Amino acid sequence: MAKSKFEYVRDFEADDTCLPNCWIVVRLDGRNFHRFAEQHEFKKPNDDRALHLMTRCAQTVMQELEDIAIAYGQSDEYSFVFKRKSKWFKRRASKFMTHVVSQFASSYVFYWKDYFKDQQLLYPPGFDGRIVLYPSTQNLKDYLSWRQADCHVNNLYNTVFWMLVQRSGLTPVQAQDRLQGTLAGDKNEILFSEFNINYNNEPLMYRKGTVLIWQKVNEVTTKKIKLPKETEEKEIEVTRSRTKVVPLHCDIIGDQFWEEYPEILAEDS
Ligand code: DGT
Ligand code: MG
Ligand code: MG
Ligand code: MG
Ligand code: MG
Repeated sequence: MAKSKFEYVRDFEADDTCLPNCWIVVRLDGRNFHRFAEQHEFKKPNDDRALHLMTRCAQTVMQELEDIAIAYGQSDEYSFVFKRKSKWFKRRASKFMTHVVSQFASSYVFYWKDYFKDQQLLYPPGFDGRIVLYPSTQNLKDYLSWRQADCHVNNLYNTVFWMLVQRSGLTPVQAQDRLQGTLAGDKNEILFSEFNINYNNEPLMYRKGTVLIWQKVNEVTTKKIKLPKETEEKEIEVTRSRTKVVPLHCDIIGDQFWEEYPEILAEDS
C-alpha cells in the first residue's frame, strides 16, 4: 500500500536509543514530596508506611517490566538498573523511563490503602524520571554507592534534626543552626550524649535504604488431592521454586554485597 502523504511526520521523531553494552539506570523521584509528606502526615523523619509503599511499587515495576537486574530506593526515590544487554523496546530511553515511572505512579495509588489504612490519599501524586547510562560496572556500583551515601548523610542529619525539634523543643531554625558545620562524628555524639541513641542501632531500612534483588525461593503450598480408589481427600505439600523480588537493607558500598551476589552484575547479563 502506498504511503500516505502524512507519513513523513514520523521522521520528526528523535532517535533515543541507549548506547549498547551500557547499564541503563532509571531514577524516579516524588514530585514535591516535601508538601506531599506534610499533607499526608508522614512520620518524621521516616514513615514506615511511606517507605514500604515505595518498595511495594518498585517490586511491581520489577515484576511487570522486563530486564531489571536490581533496584535501590530511599526517601521518595527509586533507581532501577536494566541489564546491560537488554533489548527491551530496542533500548529506547523514552520507553524505559515512561514505563517505569507510569507503572510506579499507578501502583502508588493502587496500593496506597494497603499501607495508609486510616489516611486518605488527598490528591494524585506525581513522579519525575531521568535516565543515565553507565558504560562500566564500576561506574554503576559507584552510582548506587552515591545514592546509598546520600541516604546515610540525609538520614543522620534528619534523625538529629528531628530529635532536637521534637525532644529538645528547638525551633527548626535553631536546630538548623545547631547542626551548621557539624561532621558525622558530631551528630553521632549529639544523638548519644543528649538522646541516648546509638545511631548504629537505628533501623537498617532508614540508614541503608532498600535494595531489591531477584532470589529463588521455595514456596511450600498444601494441595488437596483425591487418590483413585480412595474416598477421602488427602492433603499433600507441594514445593515449587520461584524467583521473587526480595527487599534487603544492607550495605552496597563495600565489596561484600557484590561478592555475595555476583550474578546480579554478571558480564553476560
Ligand atoms: P522535588 O523532588 O524537587 O519535586 O521536591 P521534593 O519536595 O520531593 O524534594 P526531595 O525529593 O529532594 O526530598 C524528598 C522530600 O520527601 C523531603 O522533603 C522529605 C520527604 N520525605 C520522604 N520520605 C519521607 C518520610 O518517610 N517521612 C517524611 N516526613 N518525609 C519524607
Ligand atoms: Mg529534588
Ligand atoms: Mg522529590
Ligand atoms: Mg528525593
Ligand atoms: Mg500503543
